[in-house]
Amino acid sequence: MKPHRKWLLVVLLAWLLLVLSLLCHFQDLRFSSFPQSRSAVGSGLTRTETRHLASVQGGSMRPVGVSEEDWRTRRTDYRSRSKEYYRSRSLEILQRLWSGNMTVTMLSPRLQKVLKVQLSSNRHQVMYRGPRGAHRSGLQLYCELKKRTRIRTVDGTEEPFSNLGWAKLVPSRSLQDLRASQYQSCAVVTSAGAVLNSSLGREIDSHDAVLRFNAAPTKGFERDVGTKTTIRIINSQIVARHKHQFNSSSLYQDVTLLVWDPASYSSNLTRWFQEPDFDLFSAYVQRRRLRPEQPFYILHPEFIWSLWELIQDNTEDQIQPNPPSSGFTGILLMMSLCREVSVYEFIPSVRRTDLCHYYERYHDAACTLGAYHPLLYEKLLIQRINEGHQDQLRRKGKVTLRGFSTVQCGS
Ligand code: NCC
Repeated sequence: MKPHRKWLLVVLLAWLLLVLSLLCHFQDLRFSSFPQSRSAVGSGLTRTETRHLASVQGGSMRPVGVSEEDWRTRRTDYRSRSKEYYRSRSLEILQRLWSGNMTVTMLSPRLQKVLKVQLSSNRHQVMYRGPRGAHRSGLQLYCELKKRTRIRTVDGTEEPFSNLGWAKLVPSRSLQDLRASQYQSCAVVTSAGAVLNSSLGREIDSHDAVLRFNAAPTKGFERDVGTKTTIRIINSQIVARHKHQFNSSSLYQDVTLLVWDPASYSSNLTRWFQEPDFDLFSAYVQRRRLRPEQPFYILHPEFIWSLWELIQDNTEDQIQPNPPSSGFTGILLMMSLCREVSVYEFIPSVRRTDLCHYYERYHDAACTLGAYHPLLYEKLLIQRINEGHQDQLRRKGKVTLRGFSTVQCGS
């Protein structure tokens, strides 16, 4: 072979090898860029296993000896039976929530497992030795809640805040002073997906004050949630995570704001200040300086944990050792500030859905029944003091509660 032909052959071969390796590389990239679904991430399956599972679920694995038609009938039958099972299970859960008869064993195995993990990890070092499961009647429970709900915010009188001059930073009018305004009627609007298509907007707006949570919007949902917002309770994720745009979003302006963050049960304020769950303190200082006229408070960890103790004292089961949800905190706050409180979709109506929020396309039963927060127990407690009609609960998801100022208890 002539030398220049030999060289041509070598170059051709090298080029072929290069093309082949490039092809392999892109093929690999194509597979590794498959989005991994939440369930796959949670299940700990490898990507190949997930893909294999998808093909099996897709129906390509017809057992040997079963005709195509038979296989199709069996699958349709199975699907409709599981849909039916889900529907009847869902209805049973609803009825038990409405009658206050729901237990943890009714939760899905996944939620039961999460609860166990929360109990054993005890992230906030809860050391509770108080009573559990007191069987109080409606009025006794009202009196207990009234006696023990002491609204408390960070007021700059304790370390490390006193040293940092926070007494001058916090609003001069305390949140407790708001009680003097005593709203006649108040609405607490939870963010549950079940609020969608409720047409409750006008009814909600007819209250003197309306409480909403976190990033729950009214714009675009006026027919279902109304337009009025008086107070907004936010958790520390809202002020700390960039995606919520705390500084620029109109959701957090022209309203009274209350922020909370899960401190440890012992409520060591210095440790909390140094290591909050999400940094709420810098955003708080910044906002107070920028808008001193806006009433903005940080809920005191002792207040948060005292609410947790109220739930635990009145529940037989051991509840998740984590702070109550913003929803529960908001209900107790409004019972302190108002003569009557209407709560919407805390205990779900017939519209119950796994859609987490009315404003987001994300499905998870944990949003309604609890994983981190002791939501199930919060709901069972509120059910016990509901003074509204069953029909209102079922159709509207509406609970009616007395404000503490109207509760008469013996000395
Ligand atoms: O979901 P969240 O709450 O903002 O809802 C506000 C309150 O409404 C009640 N709720 C909500 C959904 C639902 N299906 N049923 C309900 O009863 C609850 O009482 C709830 O408190 C919170 O409590 O602060 C929470 O915040 C979210 C999240 O941080 C914020 O929405 C900001 O994105 C938490 N989710 C996560 O951290 C992923 C949620 O656990 C509790």
